Amino acid sequence: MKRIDNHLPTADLQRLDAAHHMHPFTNGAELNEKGARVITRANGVMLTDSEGVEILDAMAGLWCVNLGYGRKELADVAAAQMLQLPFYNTFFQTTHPPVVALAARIAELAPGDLNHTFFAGSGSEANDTNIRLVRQYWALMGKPDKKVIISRKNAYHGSSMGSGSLGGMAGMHAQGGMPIPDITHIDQPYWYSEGGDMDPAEFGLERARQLEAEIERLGEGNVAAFIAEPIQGAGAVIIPPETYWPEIQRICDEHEILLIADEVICGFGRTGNWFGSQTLGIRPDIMTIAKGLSSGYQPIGGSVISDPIAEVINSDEFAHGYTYSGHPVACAVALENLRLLDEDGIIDHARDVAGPYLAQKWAELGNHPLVGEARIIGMMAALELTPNKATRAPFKADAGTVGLRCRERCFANGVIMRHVRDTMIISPPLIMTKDDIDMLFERAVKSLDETLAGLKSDGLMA
Ligand code: PXG
Repeated sequence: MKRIDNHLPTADLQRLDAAHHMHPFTNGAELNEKGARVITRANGVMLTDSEGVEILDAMAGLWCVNLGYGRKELADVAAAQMLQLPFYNTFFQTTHPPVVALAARIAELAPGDLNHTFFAGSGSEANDTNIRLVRQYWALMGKPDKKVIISRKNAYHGSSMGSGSLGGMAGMHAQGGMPIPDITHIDQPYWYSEGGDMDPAEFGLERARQLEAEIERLGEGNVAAFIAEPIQGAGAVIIPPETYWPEIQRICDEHEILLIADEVICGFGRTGNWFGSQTLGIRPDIMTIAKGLSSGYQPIGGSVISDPIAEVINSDEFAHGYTYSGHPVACAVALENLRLLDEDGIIDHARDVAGPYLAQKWAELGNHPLVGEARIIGMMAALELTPNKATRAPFKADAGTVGLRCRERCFANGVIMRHVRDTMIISPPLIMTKDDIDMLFERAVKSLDETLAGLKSDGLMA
């Protein structure tokens, strides 16, 4: 394979990066001071930086490289498609083979009557589509007042005006005039942090029933939809109590509102099935997809829509679309990714081999003195760090201080874990072998030990 090794030295790349490149969700001044880490290549589950250091990527890029890095098949398909038809639009009564094949394959894989995909370039775009789509649906149904979309605090649905408003991230809403009107947020089913002395099952019901109370408060005639991630990802891999989703489903069934499952993280094998909705027994009317759809090899997302909703939307012109809706190269790569996930048995591997082994190792991490809870579902997991396992108390230091320290120890020890406040999270490639998981475990233990030692010596274990 041809390697691109003629890049500038690390210091030059960092200097130019600081001078000209603005990073997402980053304090630019702080980063530019120390310089970004430069990643130059990757294979399987390992990244390599510009200094030749190898790092185990327990975040699959950004929750997306489900297939792992370096699959030549995807590169070959992209090259062939670029030569044959690098771009054509799908706006003006045209289509092309890759978009047709991908839409048909998604219809086969998606549960129930979710048989129609409106493509976008990302998860954010797809959720923006969903906002307009559900409102247009109700307008065509003769109920134009049904506009409000109910979401949840600490949800993540993207970063554009619409999708960022659907999300419930307080830090995002503080900037740039979000949320836009007609979006409201109920509390999240985060038992570890907000459940107090309540039994998890009881807490799950209480949080689900907030949806019913919110529908009543707004008036059912004003509510279009409820949107939620089956498992909150960026929120900190929040696995709801078992009582939560059945109660949400009951409420959606009993009220005239649509249910949107945001599968951007949970889709394509992450929870051990093709979709998180299947793992959790959810019957959505619409699913948002992106990330694992192409394993991140190409930017692509979409809204997967049920037969009855598609029929209504198709009855008029839906005045919406993106230049790159159904981009041929992205569709061809996504289709090849879906073929490999299926034919290489990668989702079965995640469910039957990697998932259970990771769960066993993760439970062991739960015994570490710094860990208050170790939770896992499929191939996504979280460790809650605490100074007091019994009370689940937060640290006295500002939220995030300890998480950041732990992430830095992880980086130094050659493993990428992300921190959300003081919670460590992982979402590794689904192809992880038992040896990879052992390596992850060893590096995680070392990082937790070093974090604990540092906290003790700095008087922060409180
Ligand atoms: N929905 C969900 C559930 C997501 O996790 C999006 C929508 C938006 O997708 P795009 O493709 O527009 O980014 C996401 C994205 C993090 C992090 O730090 C998570 C995401 C994106 C960036 C950072 O955990 N999720």
